[in-house]
Amino acid sequence: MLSHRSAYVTDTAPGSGALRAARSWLHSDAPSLSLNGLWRFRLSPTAPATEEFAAADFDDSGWDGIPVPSHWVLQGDGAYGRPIYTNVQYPFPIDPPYVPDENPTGDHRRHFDVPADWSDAERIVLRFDGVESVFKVWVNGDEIGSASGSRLAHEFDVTSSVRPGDNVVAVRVHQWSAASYLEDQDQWWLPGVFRDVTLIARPAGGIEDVWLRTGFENGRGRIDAEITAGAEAFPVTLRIPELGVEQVWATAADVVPLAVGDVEPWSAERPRLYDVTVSTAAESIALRAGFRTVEIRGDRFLVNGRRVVFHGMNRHEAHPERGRVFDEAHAREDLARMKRFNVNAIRTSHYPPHPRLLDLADELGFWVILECDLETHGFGDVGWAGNPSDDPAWREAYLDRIRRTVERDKNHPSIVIWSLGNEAGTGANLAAMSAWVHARDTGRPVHYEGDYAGEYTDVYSRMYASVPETEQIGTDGSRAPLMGCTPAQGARQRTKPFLLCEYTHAMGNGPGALDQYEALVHRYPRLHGGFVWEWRDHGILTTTPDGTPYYAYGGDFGEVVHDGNFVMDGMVLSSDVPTPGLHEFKAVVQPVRFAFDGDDVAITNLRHSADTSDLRFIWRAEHEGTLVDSGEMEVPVLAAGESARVPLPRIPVAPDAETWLTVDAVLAAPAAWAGEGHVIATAQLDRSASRPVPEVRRESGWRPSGGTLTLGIAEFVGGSLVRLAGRDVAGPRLELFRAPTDNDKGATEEVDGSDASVPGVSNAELWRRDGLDRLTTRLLSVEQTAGALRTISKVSAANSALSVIVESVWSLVGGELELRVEIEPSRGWRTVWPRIGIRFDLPDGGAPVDGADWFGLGPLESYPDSLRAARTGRFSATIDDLGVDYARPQETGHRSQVRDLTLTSAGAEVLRIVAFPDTRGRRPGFTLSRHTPQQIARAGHPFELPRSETSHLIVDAAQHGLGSRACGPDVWPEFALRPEARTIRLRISAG
Ligand code: IPT
Repeated sequence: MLSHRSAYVTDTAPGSGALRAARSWLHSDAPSLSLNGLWRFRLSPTAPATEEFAAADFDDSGWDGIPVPSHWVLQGDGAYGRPIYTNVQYPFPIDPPYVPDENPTGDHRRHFDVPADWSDAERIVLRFDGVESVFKVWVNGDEIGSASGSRLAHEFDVTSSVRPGDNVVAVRVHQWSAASYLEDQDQWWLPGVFRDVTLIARPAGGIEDVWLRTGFENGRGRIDAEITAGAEAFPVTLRIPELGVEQVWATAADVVPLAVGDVEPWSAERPRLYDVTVSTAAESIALRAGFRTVEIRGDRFLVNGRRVVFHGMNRHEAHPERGRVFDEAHAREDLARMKRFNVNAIRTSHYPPHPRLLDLADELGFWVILECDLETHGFGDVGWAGNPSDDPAWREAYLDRIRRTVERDKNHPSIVIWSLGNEAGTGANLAAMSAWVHARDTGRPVHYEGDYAGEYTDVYSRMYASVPETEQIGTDGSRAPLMGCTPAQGARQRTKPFLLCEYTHAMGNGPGALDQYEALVHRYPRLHGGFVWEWRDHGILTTTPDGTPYYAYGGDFGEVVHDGNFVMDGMVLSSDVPTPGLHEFKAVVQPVRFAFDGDDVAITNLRHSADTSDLRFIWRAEHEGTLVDSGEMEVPVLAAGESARVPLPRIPVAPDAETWLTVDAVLAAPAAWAGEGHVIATAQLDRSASRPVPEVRRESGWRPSGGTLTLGIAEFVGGSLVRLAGRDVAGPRLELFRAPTDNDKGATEEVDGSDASVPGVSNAELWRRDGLDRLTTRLLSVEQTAGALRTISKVSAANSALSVIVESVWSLVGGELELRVEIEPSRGWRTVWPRIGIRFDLPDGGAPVDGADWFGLGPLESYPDSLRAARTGRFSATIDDLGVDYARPQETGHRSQVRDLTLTSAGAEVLRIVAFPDTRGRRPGFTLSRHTPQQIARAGHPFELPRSETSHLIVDAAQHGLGSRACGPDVWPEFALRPEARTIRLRISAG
């Protein structure tokens, strides 16, 4: 039974007591005291009935210590509970606004000294930048107030309770509260005082708040300054030393727009900032102003009059050890990484980040959609019944959240759109939030994806729309109904700028088809790009009982209700390693494009407003991956949107090797986020002289044989290969299986023209149903001639009448071993196949095959719908570096379009394989791994993979695409692998 004292836990009101109105998070020279550090801590499994711990003289000497900021579930090695991961589901009964009695409650206490000279402060304020999920505060035993809104700042007036010298603050934090219903974002539930706590002295005659609304028109800057201060604070002076601006307001009534003359504008590409101070006799505030004007004109979203294309990421606050506790150095490095990968925009999914993140975004340059801390997604599972978004009892909580969001961050030039929240259905409270923003900030539009009909938002936004659907949104002529819209509403939505607030779900190996979305943006100006879901995996670094470290996901902490590895869907692994998907993104969105045409190349600058004066254009020529020449191209400086034709360098063409020209656009000077020479865009041109593929020599005179013989370096017993160049080998055997990717396991089914997707059957399930992971072989025949061996096998799975006939012909051609494998499926296969390949097993035998050197596409893995980051060249990698450590092991490591491949052992060449294209010019790919697809498919985490004593080489005639079906569209038909006849042809020699 909750005592009346804890009524605030289930009160829908957002706060009580001496809670102050929201204001900007400012850099002021007024004195302040960080209360971060070690606090005393006690965890109770339920909300304690009494508040005795808050007394000034309470004896907490028996309590533990806990760092602030932190999440208690990530402290104390499990002594304070464990994290819980859910996506949509609420981890407590849906019974708003109530929560279970089992409500972990953390009591925190610390002493602090108030300096003697604070006695002239007019007011003393205690600020919490983030506490999950509801908390109550006492100072020296006085009850101060309570607040909720986990990722929002709360300030309390504690003037009458603090005294010079020693003071004690007590904070009670409950994991669950009414507010938890509004914070159902797809992430870990992580209670605690997880952002800074600061005591602030507010001087008499100080500045309560300042808002510099900046604009940029016709080359000139403008500031509309809103200064909130008492009459005694004036005169207030605004200075921009670099621009020679000094403006004095004698009284509050004098606040007027200020023309600042010629300035350089702020953009995500050239994030030009000007230092500004706003001062009174008592206080000086330092700001960094960026001049830019945000505007919607018809269906265009413009900054400084130019259309913006978002190449964005959804960014959560996630750190493998700290959770949502901000680490500025880590965040800065993460943002610099985004810049290096051509990311130009961030949606702060799904709450305001630590306030410093916006300073970094201003400084490094990103278009930011700043989202409010709001999501009620779990109500979707009960048909949105009781959804707070449309219930007047929650109106004030919604308004409080958006006020705290906008007020805190309103000064940032990087923020170009406000977002009301995510996945909270629709309703009057959202409309009220939007109305409040419209009244408060006329300089930025309002976004909320759930407003399908466009009733109260300014941009049209969707998530995971397929490529055809996105195209229809861009097209006026299309009568296709828009999701959730009547025809009239659809027509209205088509008058607005469109963006994909989430698309291409980056879970595990993927996403595919990034380039198809990008192509649309350049065809239909209404489409303004989008934000990949999502930037990073949220893995939590932990260890197995035997001490092996790993990144945990849902279920790893014994949660009752959880959503597994759906929290591992980032472009960057938990370990900070960019995935191949991120490299693909970088290549797809590169801001400089190349179109080769004869002996020229047309170079286009696709940036928003920056010219190319920061770039150099470097070229190199390679013969079969070996550098033969290089230089720099003369390219005129291109203004944004401009293009120029430039002659290509003359390069030596090899008669008997592939000749490739590569052009890179690189940074001419170091940037804040990358060094000189950093590549921002690349293109390649095949300049090879044509060379015929050697004809297949058709043997004749086949006669049945026992199949025990030696052909060059190959030894066979009973028709089976047993040794190559003296090494034991098993196989090759037909391999049709790949360890399902998260997208292969996705089961959503697109339903055209209807409201969403319905559950379907995943490819992974179909592959298992057909037994692709458990194929068996029956040898039909073994024949030989003087210099050749031929076997024919039938491959099929238990309880299936479907089969594949595999004909393998081994022969010696000019003394060299050639293998030709013809793969022919029976009729009746109905699903796509993951791959059509042959697998060689190479036991270690004292010298494990542990590396590869190849000429083909690289350096990273690639798949048919994710080829843009791959380039043709010569690459090498160790067996471990060939694969990616996805949080849940799955297909990885495929290298496409291989021409030759050398397997190595401790650097020594073991086998050399030349792969010929088939008669249609299609080249095979390869995968070299310590595990079979079947072994990988059985592991839930990397540490579950068995110890291996064999390396496995798979040569694939083809692989299925990746798609994005873990949450979104399946593989596009063009890249789906249908069962079909294929040929693989290899020449194999000793290393
Ligand atoms: C969408 C959510 O907005 C996002 O937070 C995340 O959960 C993502 O899905 C999946 O990882 S909502 C979904 C119903 C499309």
